[in-house]
Amino acid sequence: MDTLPRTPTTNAEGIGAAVPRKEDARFLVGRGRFVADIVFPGELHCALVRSPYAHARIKRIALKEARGVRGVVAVLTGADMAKDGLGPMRTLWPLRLADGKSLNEPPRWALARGTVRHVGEAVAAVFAEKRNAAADAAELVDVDYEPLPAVSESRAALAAGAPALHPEAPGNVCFRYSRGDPASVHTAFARAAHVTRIALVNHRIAGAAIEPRAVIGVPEPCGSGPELDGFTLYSATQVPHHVRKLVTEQLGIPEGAIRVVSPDVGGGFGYKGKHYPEETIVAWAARRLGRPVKWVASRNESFLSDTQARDHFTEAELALDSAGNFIGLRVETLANLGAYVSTVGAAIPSAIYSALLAGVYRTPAIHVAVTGVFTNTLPTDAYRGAGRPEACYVLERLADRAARELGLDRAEIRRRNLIPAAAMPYKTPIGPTYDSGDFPEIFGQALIASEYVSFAHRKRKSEARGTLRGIGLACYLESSGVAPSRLAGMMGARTGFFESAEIRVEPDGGLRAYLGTHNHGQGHATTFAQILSDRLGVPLAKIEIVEGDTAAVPYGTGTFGSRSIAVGGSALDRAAMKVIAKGKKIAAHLLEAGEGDIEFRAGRFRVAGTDRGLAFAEIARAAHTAHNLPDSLEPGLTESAFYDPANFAYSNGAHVCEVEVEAETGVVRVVRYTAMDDVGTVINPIIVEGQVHGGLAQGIGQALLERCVYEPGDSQLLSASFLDYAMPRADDLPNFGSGFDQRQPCTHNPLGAKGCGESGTIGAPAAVVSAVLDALAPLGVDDLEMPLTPERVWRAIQAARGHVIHSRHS
Ligand code: MCN
Repeated sequence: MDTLPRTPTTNAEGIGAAVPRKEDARFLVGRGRFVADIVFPGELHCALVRSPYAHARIKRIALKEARGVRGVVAVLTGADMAKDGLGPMRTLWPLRLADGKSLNEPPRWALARGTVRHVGEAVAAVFAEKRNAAADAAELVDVDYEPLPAVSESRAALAAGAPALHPEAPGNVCFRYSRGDPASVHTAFARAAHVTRIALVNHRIAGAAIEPRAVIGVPEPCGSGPELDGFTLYSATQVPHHVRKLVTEQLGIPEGAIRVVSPDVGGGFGYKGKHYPEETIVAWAARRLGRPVKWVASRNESFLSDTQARDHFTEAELALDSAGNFIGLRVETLANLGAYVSTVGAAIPSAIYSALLAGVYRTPAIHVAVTGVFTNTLPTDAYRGAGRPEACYVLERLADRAARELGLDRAEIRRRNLIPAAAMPYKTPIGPTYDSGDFPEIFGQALIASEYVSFAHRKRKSEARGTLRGIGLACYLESSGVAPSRLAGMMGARTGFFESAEIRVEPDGGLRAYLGTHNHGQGHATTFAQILSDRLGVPLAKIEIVEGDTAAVPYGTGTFGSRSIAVGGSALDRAAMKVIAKGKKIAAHLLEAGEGDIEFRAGRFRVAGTDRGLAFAEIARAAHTAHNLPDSLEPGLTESAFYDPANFAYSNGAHVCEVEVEAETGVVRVVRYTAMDDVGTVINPIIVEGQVHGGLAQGIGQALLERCVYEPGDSQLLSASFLDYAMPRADDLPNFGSGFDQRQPCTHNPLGAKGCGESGTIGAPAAVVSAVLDALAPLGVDDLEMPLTPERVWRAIQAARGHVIHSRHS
């Protein structure tokens, strides 16, 4: 399927232009520079000793043998960290609960002190001249553990008599969060003509980027403060400034005393947007040992130490009137946080998830209660979508089930309940106000593009071949561009959500722009350059974008929540306006005209109504020679801007998925997939399509294949390699049909852009499950839990046919 018509741009490289990505040539010839590629003379290699137990008391750690290995320089433990006075790792978003208090945050130490609470928790660190020597010595660290009972599932962790993880969190409860008006929900249910109920598991998944995490600490002076023993920390992170803040907090040194550099990063997917124990360990050791220290995760170690995601158990009920209108929604979710509160791990299933439970629907009364639960599993935190796929899944599964129960077409029940464009700006009963969007229009486009009306014909053809066929629908809403900082403060975040950009105009009119966002695959080098090319008329070849260095950019919040375009892009736009404003002053002076008479268009400052003008490069040169500037102006042409968005940018869309299911094997094949998205103004259609397609692959991966599995008895992670954790491959995916509609730009940012980085991941799980359940409906299967592996689907079919299957696995 072709994409929808693209908005023409006046600048062949500007906003809306389908230019190929600038950065790809460098990567294709192997000239990327990832953390593991960076080598410092005299560097030490760090290997970590990780707990094989999910819950155990550390009785003794014997280090002698490990210290005796040739090339080993030091073996350190949590006791050494305690002696050096290091603080605990702290969450960046401790929430603000109804009683005004924050969540229960038990201490989490970068190296365990006394007790381990998940498999893979770091217990000791070995530093050696060679990587192999460090790994060998780590094997020789002898830890005497006293195993304790463990629990991996949230319902089990809340049950009476469950193993207790932390004295600071009675009952294993981290927080109880609620939102919405229970009284109006109660009234809605009391007058409902029909109530649809559902219980869902949104299972746990892993990030699994191509590049495993890696950190290097280099003791070297940095900054100009009194802290001359500062250092540089290279980390494969999406959030250099957050890492700087959190690491310096633990070390008890000034925030500016360290520089954090995040060079090329081979995929982040949200889980690299966290602060990890290894960053603290490496930073501390590099200072303590006075040498560069490097840690690079193996794949197995990634599975054992990266944050995981989702892991919700939800019970929800939807009240409907006799016409099929949604009149009330009640949602209760248990969110499995793992063993500790990760950087934003508590905010994702509470503040972020709950805010989207109106979705694209006009439900007037909503109440949600979320309990954050500690278990003996890896901490959970953001992964592409982060709270929004979970919300979408609840709403779309409810919509499908309500349609079936009421005998309505699944498209029809959605049509009746979608918020109309005329209602914008639309204040939801759960908090957010949507500024723009035409949800019925996008949904209609998706139905047309997917040939929804002729599905029955395709179904008959599949059936003639002996194959089941189903079609699934999902409408989604995404709160991209997390904002504004004031709201984040009210919701208990220890950070703001603004962004900064600085533009340095070179004397020849070339540009270097410095942003606090981070690029780990999303094409910022191209799209941010397109914004500048559009605004300042400078060719892309003369524009360089710099991100990922706390010493270079004015300040930064980093990249997550599809915020880079809506927030970073807007900061860049503002800085460009300041460049133009100063350029106009210089041009007016040189052209002997009034400043108000100067206009700037297509890279030229002109006296309005005349052909007298100066090119952008000529103004840049004049600013840098300073031979003839107005007395009131400083030389140079460098401008910066901080941008704090007024609201989230509400991307939205509709997905339609078609599957074929083999009843005899349970194999599901996604045969058609249509995604229609409103991401506001599109900066680069090629990049947006790529983002949507990548997100779809991840969403379909969750729906069909991926799952972190813990052994129920002892909380061992059974899926700690790609042999056991199934990632989607090209032949698991169809040729996607994707399109976007730019007629509803974001109303409160200067670009009109809404984020697109997560949209595919948000709608896909719901659309795929909807399609498979549709295919299996004639067999009497009306519920399935993700991932829809052949075994699960086959078992469901057997059960529906009345066949009894005996096995402990599912
Ligand atoms: N864009 C555009 N027009 C729009 C919206 C976005 O041209 N209307 C462009 C942007 O300029 C940017 C890209 O699309 O080049 C994504 O922009 P945005 O939606 O702002 O998302 P971010 O850049 O903030 O990226 C983060 C988002 C998230 S949260 C995850 S997780 C994610 C993702 O995007 N991880 C990714 N996409 C990824 N893509 C790759 N290759 N690797 C990851 O780790």
